[in-house]
Amino acid sequence: MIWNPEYEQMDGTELAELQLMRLQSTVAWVNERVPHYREQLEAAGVRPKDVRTLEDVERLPFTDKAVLRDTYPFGLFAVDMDHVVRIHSSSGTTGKPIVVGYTRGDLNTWAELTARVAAAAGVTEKDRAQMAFGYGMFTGGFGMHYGLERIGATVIPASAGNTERHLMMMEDFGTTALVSTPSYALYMAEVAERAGADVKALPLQVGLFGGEPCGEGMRQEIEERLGIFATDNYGLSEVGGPGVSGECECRCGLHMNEDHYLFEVIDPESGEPVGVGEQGELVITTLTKEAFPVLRYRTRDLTSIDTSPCECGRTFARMEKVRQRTDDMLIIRGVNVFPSQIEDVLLEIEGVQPHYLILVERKHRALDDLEIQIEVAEGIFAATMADMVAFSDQVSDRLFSVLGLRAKVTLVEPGAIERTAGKSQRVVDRRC
Ligand code: DLL
Repeated sequence: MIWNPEYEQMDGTELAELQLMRLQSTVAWVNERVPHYREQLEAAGVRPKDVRTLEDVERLPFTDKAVLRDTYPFGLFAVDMDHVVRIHSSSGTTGKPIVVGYTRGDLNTWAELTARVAAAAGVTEKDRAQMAFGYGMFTGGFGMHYGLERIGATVIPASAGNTERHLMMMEDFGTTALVSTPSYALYMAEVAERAGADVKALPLQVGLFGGEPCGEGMRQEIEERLGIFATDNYGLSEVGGPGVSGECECRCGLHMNEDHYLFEVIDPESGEPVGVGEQGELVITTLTKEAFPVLRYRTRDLTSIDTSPCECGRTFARMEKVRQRTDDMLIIRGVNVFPSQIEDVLLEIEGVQPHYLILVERKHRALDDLEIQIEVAEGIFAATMADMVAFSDQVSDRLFSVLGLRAKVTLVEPGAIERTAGKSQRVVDRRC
């Protein structure tokens, strides 16, 4: 179902007009209310009235994470705290987090956007949606919650963690939609299998997964083990949280909510726009945010944009699934490696489970060691030592042929790699 056809099926010219109008008001709004943006605009020699076309967005200054940190906690807020009805913060693991604020109007828009994402995944008022994102400073829980409620789905606000309880609720309440990170969904399948429960026999039908990358191999695994249709949705706290984009049932990219955000893809090195359809860093400008508008936020997420028509009838362009970030590239012995490349190789090998850990160390000066710990099926783990060595050699050879880099492959027992209820941590870089 298309939640809001008036916007989601908007004609391109009308959309561009709306975007321009909203961009102009956003620039005027931040110029008037946020000292940081006023200084930046002045330094770039741009006055709000200079924004005459959508292309003029390229004249505006970029905003990056450092600015958001430096202005902690409320330095970039564009309204008085009296008008801020909610704050959230990013899931950063080190230092101060990034704090974002919402007015009542922002919360209303946010629910609209997550309702679109959930509806695009196939959720309706008939669904019982079980929330496995945390309700807290993370934007995932509350963000998706209000969109699902707006659709009229029955929301089960179970929150993150306590997997056994999740499974019990799933069975007792007849849950039809699961909202979580893809890695947590996989973990749920595992816990159920261990307990001898048949999740596939449950009414669960659809998964709304987001918050972290989910490659096709991982998606397939989740679908097979949970017996569901898995969709991907994307967002980030800095521009509001979930609701930025989401897959429709065609699953050929994530429809971007272009009436509320302006998207650009740039070359991360030069900052210049890349060609249509080419991959680069996603840059987002909020078009309707009141409390926390952001100009040209550099997401560090790598994607490309597809403007070709989609069979679902939505006219919003689609972004390719995010698999990599500019800052998750590892340089090992001079070779550039993305964790997603390693995952793709691993998941193609029969017997390898979708749980792995990438460890990078520097034991000898300037010589990095790459170790990949992988969980393997029981049968392989219980095999003879010679068979296990042959298996890890085979994995190492496959990795070498794709990465051009020799990795030490360590087979570990099923369940040995730590699971989380949130975003999985797959890389441990001990060089830093
Ligand atoms: O993860 C917001 C969110 C919550 C989106 C729930 C979807 C569902 P942050 O914690 O600020 O916000 O993390 C944002 O997570 O820049 C991406 O690198 C990554 N990310 C989020 N969704 C996806 C996705 C939320 N579907 C950062 N695929 C982003 C790949 C994703 N990466």
